Amino acid sequence: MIELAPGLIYRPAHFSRPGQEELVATIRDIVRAAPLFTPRMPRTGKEFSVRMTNCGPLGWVSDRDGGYRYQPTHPVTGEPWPAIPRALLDLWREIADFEAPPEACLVNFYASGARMGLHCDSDEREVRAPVLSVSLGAACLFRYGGLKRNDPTKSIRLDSGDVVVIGGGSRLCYHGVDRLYPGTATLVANDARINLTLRRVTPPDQVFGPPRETPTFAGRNTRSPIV
Ligand code: MD3
Ligand code: FE
Repeated sequence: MIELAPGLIYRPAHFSRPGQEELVATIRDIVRAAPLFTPRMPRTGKEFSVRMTNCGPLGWVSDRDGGYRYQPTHPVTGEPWPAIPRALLDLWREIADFEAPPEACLVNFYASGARMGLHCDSDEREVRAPVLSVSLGAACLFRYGGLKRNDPTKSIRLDSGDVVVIGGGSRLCYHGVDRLYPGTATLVANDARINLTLRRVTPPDQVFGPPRETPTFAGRNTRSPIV
């Protein structure tokens, strides 16, 4: 385990090959119940190159009109999300150091060539809880910086089975996936990469409700009609 920055803990090869295979099998079941969807950027409607689904009581979604948000149902099927697999709940209990379980597990599916631009994860009301990341399949070049978009960045390679805990002073840091390394996926077909992130959305003493009034997307509060 390596502390890359305050609160940013890197656990290379946390999952063994059999552990990774078990996770992929459970993700296949989740995708059967909750098919991958293509999120769109708020306002512009531009498609993400990453496809997504979720498991847990809440899931992260994004579309042109509703913006980034958590909701209890799949945006296409309208069904509740499937449950978070036991292995991931166990992981959270072992390493998250937070008193309540995760509410959302976002499943990111990167086909060859997909990437994720620099962003920070701040749609969760409970930012005292860390985000836990599990990488499966193709390796990627991951970039992370500071609390401001223009802060200097560092890059690391994330491999299949690696876990990253993003907490403490790093919880709201900018980060993104610059590219996948072709030919590195032996766990899944077609050079794909899967990333799982476990998230606590709601403070343990609250109930889930509409997002707090500090929007993470500039312009999110400018949708009210001009009278
Ligand atoms: C944050 N996913 O879904 S997660 C996301 O690999 C997302 O799919 C990425 O960002 C993915 O919101 C990365 C893990 C991660 C790793 C290192 C970080 C997040 C980090 C370092 C600093 C800040
Ligand atoms: Fe993120």
